[in-house]
Amino acid sequence: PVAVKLADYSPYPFEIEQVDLAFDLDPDATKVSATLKISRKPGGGTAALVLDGEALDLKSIHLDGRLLGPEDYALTEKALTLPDVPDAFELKTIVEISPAKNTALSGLYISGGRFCTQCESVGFRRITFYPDRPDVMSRFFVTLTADKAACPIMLSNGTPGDVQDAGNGRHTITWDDPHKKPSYLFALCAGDYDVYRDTFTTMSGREIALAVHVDKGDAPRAAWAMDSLKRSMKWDEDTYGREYDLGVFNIVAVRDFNFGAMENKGLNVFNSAYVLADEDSATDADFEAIESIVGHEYFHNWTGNRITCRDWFQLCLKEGLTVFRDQNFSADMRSRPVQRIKDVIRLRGRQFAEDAGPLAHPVRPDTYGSIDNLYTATVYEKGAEVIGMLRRIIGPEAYRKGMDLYFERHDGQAVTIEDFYACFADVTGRDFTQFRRWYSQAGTPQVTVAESWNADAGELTIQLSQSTPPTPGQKDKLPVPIPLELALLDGTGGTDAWTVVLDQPEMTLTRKATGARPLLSVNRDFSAPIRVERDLTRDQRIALVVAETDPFNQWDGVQTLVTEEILKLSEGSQAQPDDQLVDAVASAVRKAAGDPAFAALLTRLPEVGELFLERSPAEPVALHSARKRLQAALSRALSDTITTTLAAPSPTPYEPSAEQAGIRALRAAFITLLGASGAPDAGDTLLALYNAAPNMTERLAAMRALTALGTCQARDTALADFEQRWKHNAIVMDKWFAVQAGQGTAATVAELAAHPDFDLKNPNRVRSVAGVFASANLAAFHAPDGSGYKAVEDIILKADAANPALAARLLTAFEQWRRLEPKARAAAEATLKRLQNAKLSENSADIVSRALG
Ligand code: HT7
Ligand code: ZN
Repeated sequence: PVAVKLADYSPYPFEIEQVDLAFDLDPDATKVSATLKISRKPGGGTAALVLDGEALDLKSIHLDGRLLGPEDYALTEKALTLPDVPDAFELKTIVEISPAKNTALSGLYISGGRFCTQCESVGFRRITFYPDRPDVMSRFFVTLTADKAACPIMLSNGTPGDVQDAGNGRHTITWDDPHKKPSYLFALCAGDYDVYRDTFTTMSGREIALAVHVDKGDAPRAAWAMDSLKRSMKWDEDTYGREYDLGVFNIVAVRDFNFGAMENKGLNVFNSAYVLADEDSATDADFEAIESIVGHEYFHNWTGNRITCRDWFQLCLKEGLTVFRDQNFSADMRSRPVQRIKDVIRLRGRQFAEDAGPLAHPVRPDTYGSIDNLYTATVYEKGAEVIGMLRRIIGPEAYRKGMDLYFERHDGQAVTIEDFYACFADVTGRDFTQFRRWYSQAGTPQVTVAESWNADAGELTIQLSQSTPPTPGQKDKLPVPIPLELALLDGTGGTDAWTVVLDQPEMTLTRKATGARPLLSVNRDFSAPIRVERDLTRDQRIALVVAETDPFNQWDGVQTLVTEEILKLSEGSQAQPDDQLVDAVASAVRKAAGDPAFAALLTRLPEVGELFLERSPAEPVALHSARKRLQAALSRALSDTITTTLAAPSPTPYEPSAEQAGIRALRAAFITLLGASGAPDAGDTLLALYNAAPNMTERLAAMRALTALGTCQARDTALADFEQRWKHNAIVMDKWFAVQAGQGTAATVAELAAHPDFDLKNPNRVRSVAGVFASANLAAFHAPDGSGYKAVEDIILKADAANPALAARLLTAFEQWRRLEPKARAAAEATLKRLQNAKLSENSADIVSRALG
């Protein structure tokens, strides 16, 4: 694809004052009439009118009522150009599109027999001719006409008018969205749904009609999404002073969706996996994900919709900020330290890996090849961390003032990161020029910490230095301002905490301490998205974990210890874990029993993907085996605790509360460890746990642990039972596919792909097989004989023809190939080269060419 550059931005020369869209909905041939009121911007010169449009069958164009002929315009595969237009005019186009044939799931398509749209980033141009860019904001009126029986419900953005008869068994409705919006926030959904309804009264006393639209029979499973929505609305009022701004808010659950959800104005469209949950079918992780994604999309109403992005380079302006908001919402709903740990696990697992490979890019890239590939962990997760650092540096009050100013100053506009930071500069008087390097510089900064103790002066000297490794296209890096939360710990709970901003390449600090030499705690609460390098012995690290008073660092200290141990074990295939280390971890787990969610996280061992980043060349098979040995040792060390915990009943009656979820998280973690113990009766014990599990969290943990045992009767029994019970529920069956792909081999993937319920057109199903295998089963994916790559390549090639965005995302699994041991590396390179020569979509070709670098 041709690279698009931030530096080439120029404003659109026309204003689109109003858009009237009329859809005559039909799965095979939908007629779309678009009437645009257009005026040339003052100083807009004599520019031609260029409208984006792709895969549209143009029927007619009228300008101020005059039918245009081919001599009046130029039509290409990507655009409609009218070279000569007046300063103010009305343009009416009529096109025909085929939703049933749309397998890319961008634009108007059919899922589960119902109409739905996905327009971010560039789907609107697959619906009608339009300047499909976020800085063109307009007022939309949308008329939908459809078959009464097939589409009793017809939804779009804004507020509905009355439904009217349209003859021939059809009916019609007009939606009016009073808020100007860019085309990517347009949506329509039409079909036969069950609806879960409720209301919310805003802080100014307005009653909002809320509705969640789901497949027939699924309404009871929408209760948690609705509850999450109401809590999100209240949280945004309490935390940011933001009130909802329409009389209705609709959510629609869709089976086939490329992403988690979409924040269309007043009409959020969701992947059904992030709407539907109940006690029987959902895990606590599912409930948690629904809460977070419902919150995320709702929070976009202000950060993204009322104020949007000038261009797609500014994506982090809405996404990083909104992830930061949803993370804080979840932290307020649940446990803040546990939420922080989970956020960091996600960041390290996905973003640190991205930053360390050929796909590394800044939070605000300055060039891109394919726009769908811009929706990355760096833009989302690192983008959120940067907002978190801003808040830490200026403090919560100044942060809130800056946000208030941002909402006041830019409401109704499409803006840039510079506009956002100007608000914070204005409220604090600070200069954010250096801080904005976080947006322009890729790579994870590394901070090295050294310390020396002067006993006579009772003073600790701390030397800090920072460096950021080179990344593609960015060899030399400048220092970034790193807010570091530090503390001196006296070992008895005494904590002297403070924050420094490391904004130089090097910095030396001194801190007085009373009494004996204190222990130094660094980057508490993960105050910055960095890697910390400290030359400490294992005993010093254990002492630090014991003395630590910051929950994040307690957990992280254990992670560092177990990481080092696994890396050491991976050097010899028979090496056994150190007893002292295993006891230290086991005792930390036991000590945390009062906070089971936290204790569960302490049992977690880093995934092979994280361990990978610590080694070059990396040997996934050896790392996986070492990880298993440590897990087995930890299981044995905790065996009494595991037995006692699992002998106690699971909480009843079931509630998706954070408190109960914490208890179940520890039970599930212990089920996992039990499976890793190597005990000869593990299969029978796990099958009994599987059969007796009173909820999906524990049932799934038992099935996963059984699957990890490899081929055995108990595993087969559980898998067959699960399939039998859930074969009619696609969301639950995704778990069945994922559990096997996450533990099996390339042959398992081929088998799953041949299963009658494997559906290449359903992104959730494809991800649950190929995505899980390639991202969570690295020993098998990176098998030295290349079998893992071949299994995924076969799926990618087929998926790419139908859905390029889906295939491109799967391809990112190859991003670490250069790090691999020679055999896997050669097999990965050969696969990428084969893919490069295959006729891939632009999205996929973009990833392959960047991966090969
Ligand atoms: N803003 C939404 C992005 C999105 C998307 C992007 C590309 C292709 C399909 C998509 N569906 C949704 C999701 C969000 O961050 O809220
Ligand atoms: Zn978002």
